[in-house]
Amino acid sequence: MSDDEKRTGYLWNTLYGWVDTGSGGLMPSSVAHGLQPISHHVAHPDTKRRLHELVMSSRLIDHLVQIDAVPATRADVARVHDTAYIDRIDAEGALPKGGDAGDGVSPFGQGGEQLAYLAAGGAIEATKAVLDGTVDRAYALINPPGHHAERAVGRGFCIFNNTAVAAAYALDVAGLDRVAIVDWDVHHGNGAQDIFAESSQVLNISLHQNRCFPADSGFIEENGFGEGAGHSLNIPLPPGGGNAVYEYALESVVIPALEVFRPQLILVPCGFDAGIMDPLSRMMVRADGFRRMTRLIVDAAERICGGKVVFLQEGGYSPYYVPFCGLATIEELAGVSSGLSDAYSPIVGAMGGDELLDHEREAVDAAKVLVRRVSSPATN
Ligand code: 9RB
Ligand code: ZN
Repeated sequence: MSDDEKRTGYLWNTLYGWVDTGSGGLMPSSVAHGLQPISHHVAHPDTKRRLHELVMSSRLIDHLVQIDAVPATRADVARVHDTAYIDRIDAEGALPKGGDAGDGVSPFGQGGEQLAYLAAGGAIEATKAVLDGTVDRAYALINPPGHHAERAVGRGFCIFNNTAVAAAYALDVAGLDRVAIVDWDVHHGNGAQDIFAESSQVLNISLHQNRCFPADSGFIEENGFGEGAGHSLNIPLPPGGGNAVYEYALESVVIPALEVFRPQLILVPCGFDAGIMDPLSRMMVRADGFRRMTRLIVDAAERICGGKVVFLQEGGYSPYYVPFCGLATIEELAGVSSGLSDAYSPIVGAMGGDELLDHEREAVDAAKVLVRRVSSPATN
């Protein structure tokens, strides 16, 4: 182990590759609407499985500590979701053709609820391993994703909010007082915002493409309620931004907010759908951008919370590019190199997004005001 190398947990389960997203592409297939069935839904699990296979084939896995997923219990999930919602998901999972998390574009197959419990449980196991010191950091390559799932309804391919389940475990079971969530998936982290809106113990920060999904949330003005006032931070970014705007946002808003809040654990709902080849967004982050973002968060975690950080897989829909973005992220987390670099850099490297444009700087500067509203509960 070199000096930079950290004990890094890694979690994947074969069943995460069995998530059944149905025969639609993003909308359900429909003869009347001209929507032809397709073998690969935009969120088909093969994209995530390809990241796992690159972790294996590159031998990066030799530097990682594998953590086993176990299903979350109903009580684990009930810390953040209404029991009526859990009952509905359980009931629909028992139907011959499964059900939908809530918005009509988030189908799951028969037994799909078991995969959702396994994803939430994977988030808990990775968090547990970091908190008990088994590993320094962890990457949980879990599926289905979770960050759009609200207390009473799932949406955006998400059934249970895996990150929120892990945060609630850290607070209620492991006894932590302060957990920060830094959601860099290109879509708004509306789920944790809904679940922890009134909590002063969770600082929920979401960086996302403005009005990408959900189109009606993720604005700077949404800032938390009651005891949670000031503890929901949204940094909406204009389309077209790449490495530069994400780095600027982390350095000028996210990390200063973390320094004030002083979390004991940082959870990173980590999508690669801000990637330059993603079909569901219009941002331009390259693999080296995700590597740099990882470095910034890990360095902040080292300064603030003894390096305790857990990355939890969310979106990312380019089967071509997600594996390279994920490999760069996990390499940087572990402080090792697999010897493989971004195979697409000859194509995507020259496409821009690495200079900070004026309107991008202005969008981030507008969110700086949020840092002043953060407080650390311990200092109240
Ligand atoms: C449409 C709807 C979606 C749903 C999910 C995503 C991405 C999620 C993700 C994007 C668009 C609804 C087309 C609802 O990656 N999160 O990280 N669109 N959903 N209604 N309709 C008509
Ligand atoms: Zn996303």
